Amino acid sequence: MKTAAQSLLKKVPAKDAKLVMAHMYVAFAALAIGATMGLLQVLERTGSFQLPSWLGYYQVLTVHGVILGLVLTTFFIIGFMFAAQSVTTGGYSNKERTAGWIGFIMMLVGTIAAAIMILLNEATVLYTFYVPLQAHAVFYIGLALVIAGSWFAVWVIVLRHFRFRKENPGVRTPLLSYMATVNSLMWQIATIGVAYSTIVHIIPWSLGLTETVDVLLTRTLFWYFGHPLVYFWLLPAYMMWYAILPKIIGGKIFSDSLARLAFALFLIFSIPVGFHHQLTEPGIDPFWKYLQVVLTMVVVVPSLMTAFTLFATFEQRGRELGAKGLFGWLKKMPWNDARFLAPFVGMLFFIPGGAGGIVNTSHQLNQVVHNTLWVTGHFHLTVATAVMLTFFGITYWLVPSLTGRVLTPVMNRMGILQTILWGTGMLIMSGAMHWQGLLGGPRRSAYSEYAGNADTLAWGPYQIAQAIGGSILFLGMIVMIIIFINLAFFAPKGETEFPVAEDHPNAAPTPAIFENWKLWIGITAALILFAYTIPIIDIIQNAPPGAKGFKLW
Ligand code: HAS
Repeated sequence: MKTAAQSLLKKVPAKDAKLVMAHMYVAFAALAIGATMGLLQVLERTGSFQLPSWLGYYQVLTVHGVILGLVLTTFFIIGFMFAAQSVTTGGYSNKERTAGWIGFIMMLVGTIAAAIMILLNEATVLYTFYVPLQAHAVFYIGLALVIAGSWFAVWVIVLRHFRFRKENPGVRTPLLSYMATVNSLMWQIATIGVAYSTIVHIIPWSLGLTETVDVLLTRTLFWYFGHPLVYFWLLPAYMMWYAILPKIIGGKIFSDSLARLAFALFLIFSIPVGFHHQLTEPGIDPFWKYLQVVLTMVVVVPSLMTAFTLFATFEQRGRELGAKGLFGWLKKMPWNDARFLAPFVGMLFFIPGGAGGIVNTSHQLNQVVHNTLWVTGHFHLTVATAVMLTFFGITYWLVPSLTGRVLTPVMNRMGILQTILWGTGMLIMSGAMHWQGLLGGPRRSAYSEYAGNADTLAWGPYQIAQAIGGSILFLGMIVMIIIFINLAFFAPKGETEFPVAEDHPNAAPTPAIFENWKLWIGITAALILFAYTIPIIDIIQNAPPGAKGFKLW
């Protein structure tokens, strides 16, 4: 029988839990496939390992990028946001949940369609699917289905948030629901670019209905989506750092207002910055590139606010436990708890990851690093470590709380081992990538392509280091999959709470302005129009003759 304390534990309602778990199964299957492809890549690049003749390097790279960058992330994030909102708002209605399932099925069908095309070597176009590389139309249709399916999910989240407001007038909305709503709105606004480009330009071209395609326009629309995409990955990790981690260390939320402000700033500034991925591209006036570089520097601010909040949260908790001095809290943290260690190591990695991002965006410095392995190193620190280790940390309590099981001490130790393997592997692999990038090592290149090149010898040691790091990461993936399977199917039955932190008693009330969505969406729209209207008109007007036949529909 449940004790009174157990029945008060915060849990996701059973029907919502099923929906969340469905997303998790796909996410972890994607992790297993994607990380195996990663291992093949680092091995191929040493020059001592050859891929079988039926498997191309760029095919492997496409699976790796699509399945980890687009599939794993989207499924995990939507599942996690559903769980976080469901637990804090009281769950979804039948209609909302059905819409969630429709979205899930669309995304799954789209993923399978795209995956089949990649496996058939009909869609070796990498995760950015830049034209004029052309894939089979089914690949693009699959991606379009994934995006359309995700719209169902994000609208469930937005509408659930508004239903909470309507049903609880005068009550502050739950922080996790607010954060999930910001991320959903950002996703909705950002994906319009890539959906339009795919459906209106690329699919007709891949079907042979149009002869040409506008390279610069489609790339620009991709990056209009591509940078908010990286924040779509980051914000769920921030949801955990702001609103869940304090509970895991026994503390309180440092400031609800500061957390909401950081998220509102992400909504406003995440989108009009895509040109920082196109700084070396001709056809875009330098003024607009400069403007978007400045806006990128602005979007660094909410991350600095997050770093400040995290230090404050740790210090506050440390002092409660008797810590002294600036870093005394380090001695008071629950280092032997995998639910804490994994996201904390993720944060540590985010410090050099974020600094690298600032280097990337610093216009002239971008000339040094663009299209080199440095960039690959950068995103393995950010998305593949800061974000992924946080997702792993979430898994340790989310999955057992959904499946009615518990994390045993043995699995907790496996989680600690996982974190150490992931951290060590990434340190070696990403460190070597950054270094080789500074020496000019190109990004996205197979050994077979530059074998014999004078640089091959100089790069050898770095490639070997990457292979060592990548192999350790592969072991880390295996350990993570074992933990996931255990928590989903085999761990002992029991009650696990979904940890949600509470406000600090001294926290000031949260200003109502954060719920003024017209204001935030209005500023977002104005900034996007300002940063993109003239350059896009320029791109269309000055398109090369073949692409001149541009029509809106
Ligand atoms: Fe980036 C390229 C600029 C953040 C992902 N980025 C990429 C690509 C990916 C990616 C995937 O401007 C490759 C795209 C492609 O395929 O071509 N990035 C930035 C900037 C930031 C940034 C300015 N990126 C991210 C995040 C990502 C991500 C986050 C994924 C999740 N990035 C660029 C640029 C390029 C780029 C250029 C294009 C390069 C090129 O030429 O192609 C910023 O948002 C970073 C701000 C972050 C911080 C760090 C805050 C630190 C915190 C942790 C605190 C730690 C604690 C623990 C409390 C300022 C919050 C302390 C404990 C102790 C004991 C000390």
